[in-house]
Amino acid sequence: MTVENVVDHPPHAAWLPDAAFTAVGRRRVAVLAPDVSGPGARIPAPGPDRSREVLATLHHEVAAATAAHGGAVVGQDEAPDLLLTLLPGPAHPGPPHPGSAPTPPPSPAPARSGFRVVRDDGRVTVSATGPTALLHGFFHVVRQGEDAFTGPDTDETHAPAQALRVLDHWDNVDVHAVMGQVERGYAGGSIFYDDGRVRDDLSRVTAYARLLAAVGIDRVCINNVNVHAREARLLTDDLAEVARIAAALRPYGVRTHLAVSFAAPMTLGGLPTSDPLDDDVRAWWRAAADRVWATIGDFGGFVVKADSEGQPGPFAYGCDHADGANLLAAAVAPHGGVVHWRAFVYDHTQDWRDRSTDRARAAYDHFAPLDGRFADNVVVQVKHGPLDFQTREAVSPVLAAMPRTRLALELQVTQEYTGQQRHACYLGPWWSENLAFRPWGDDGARVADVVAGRGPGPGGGIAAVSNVGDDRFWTGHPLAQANLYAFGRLAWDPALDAADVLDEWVSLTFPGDDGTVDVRVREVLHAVLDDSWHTYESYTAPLGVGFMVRPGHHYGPDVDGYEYTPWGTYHFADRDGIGVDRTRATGTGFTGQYPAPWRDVYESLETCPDELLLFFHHVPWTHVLHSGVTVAQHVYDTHFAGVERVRETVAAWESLAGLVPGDVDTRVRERLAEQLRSATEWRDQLNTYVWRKSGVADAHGRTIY
Ligand code: GCV
Repeated sequence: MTVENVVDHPPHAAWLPDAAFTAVGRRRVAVLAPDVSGPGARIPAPGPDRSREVLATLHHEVAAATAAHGGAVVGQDEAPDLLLTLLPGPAHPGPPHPGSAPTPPPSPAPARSGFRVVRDDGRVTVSATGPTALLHGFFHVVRQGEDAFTGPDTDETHAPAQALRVLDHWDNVDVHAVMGQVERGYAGGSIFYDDGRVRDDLSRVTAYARLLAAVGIDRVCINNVNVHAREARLLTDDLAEVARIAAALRPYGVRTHLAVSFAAPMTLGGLPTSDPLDDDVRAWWRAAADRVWATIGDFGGFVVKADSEGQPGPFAYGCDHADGANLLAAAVAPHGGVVHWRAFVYDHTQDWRDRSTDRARAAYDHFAPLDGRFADNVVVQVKHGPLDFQTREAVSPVLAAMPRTRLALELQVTQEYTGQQRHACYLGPWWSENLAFRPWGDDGARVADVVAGRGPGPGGGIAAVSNVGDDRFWTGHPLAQANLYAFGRLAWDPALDAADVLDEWVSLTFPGDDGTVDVRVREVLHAVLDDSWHTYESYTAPLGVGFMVRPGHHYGPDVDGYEYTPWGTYHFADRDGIGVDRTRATGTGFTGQYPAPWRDVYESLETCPDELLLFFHHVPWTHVLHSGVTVAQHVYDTHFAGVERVRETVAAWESLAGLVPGDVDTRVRERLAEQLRSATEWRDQLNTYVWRKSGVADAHGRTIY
């Protein structure tokens, strides 16, 4: 029997098993927080009871951990080992531990969403000015385990680099005829909805919020950006149900956002138009937003996919995306709400014969001219690459083109194009590469700085499509949990090393009986995951050319699957060569959307990095890469090597028999078997395609069909 979606079993503990709380739980812990609802309340509640609920959660977490591991909840004056304290305003050192040395002078105050950790002779004080930040501080100590208490004296502040850290769910309320309950979901059904309605039992949602709080994520958009008729009603008729979801997320400080349809004034409001400049339309959105915030006081905002892949938008009224976004921004502004407006706008009905239209150009062409026109509470949400979450593509030039706009980076945790949670593919290194990219060259800001507001513009944070479903392991492939974990950690601190983040995840997720991870387990998980994104890249579409997946579901190889379709994702292979000419000299001119130095680096065959060669250039099969081999030979070599690496991965994992929980082992083995089958198929189809098209033989005479 396989362990597929076993919804009637408790979900896997992921990175919060009981053992993760050993260090905190065996200590004396005090929580010092005023009653926020009482007359002497020192801090205002940010929404209906939000502070109180999050503090109650903190008390509960501390009580549960200490009860499980032999520690105790004590008063602040009972010499606690760990004191968690809520401060009234900007951070100050907080009450000293009785008997402790004089407290050092305060370090710079953390932002309201950050926390401060002082370790003094083995005693730790975590302080914050908001309950959610304090909860994040508590989980920081949990994550550090014994090290939190045994390290040298310290005084650190931790604040998230990105103020807005959002997970987007592409969950449908109804089971969609083609996309199912969760669009691009590979982990079973939705944790929010079941076949047409919000689930009665939302305990999984609270457990999810707990996992998110442990990595610092505090906002979730609960429905698909492709807003179908049923899902549109979440904004109006089903608001009470949305409020139930918000209530399930709130105890862990996670705020709710909704994806809304631009056509809602017509489809829900009965108006004759959704024209953003129409007074009745504006009034309709204002009233809709008022109702939402009246029902859910700490609601976060709206996410909008407009004029994209068939979704309605402002173009129908001769308006642009700034007009559209500002319409909604005005409606949510009185409530402090934010509008995430997606830049994923392109022509999905293009003619494959027309080589001048380049989908990669589209987001920049639509959005860059609008810089400076978006309201302050609009965040333009930009996919990391100009195409669509490919295993390898260039960084979107939009991220460097709108200094007067709040820009957010959008990543995809759900593995639509990276193995659909059947292949082990740790995406931390790929995201790190994108976050660390410097659009203006070595001395300029990184993408992480741009979205954090530490580059030329105001910054809009980071968002990602979640990979979670009602699957027992949350993510289908148990090892795909590492991607969700890494997203949270990198959103908080993009400078973290992806391998270190993986190590944290391993330490928390795979503790042995004594609370520590078996050395062999740690080693093998690194061997399986550290380089798994490169491995996946090596046996799929080569040199940044992208796609080559089965149209529709996007799983497995189909080299020409998209070649003669309207979707704008072509590789242009013929007997002579392959790749997309995006140069200014002879191609679509896309390279010109980058500032220097990249506009020139990518333009030239001499300097274009190998891994993006076919993204930017059309070259002969016999073109010699910087690596010294031809394009054709590169395909053969990487595809043979990639499958071998998957074989090694399978063997490495199998060597863990008995060292990891049986249910995890069973599921991972199933997935690895499929990965090996699929990688072999990719190898043989890609190699055969290149051989048949090019006639270039493999220098090593290996089997090609
Ligand atoms: C939600 C890709 C996916 C779609 C997705 C779209 C988007 O095209 O295949 O399923 O739609 O991206 O990001 O809006």
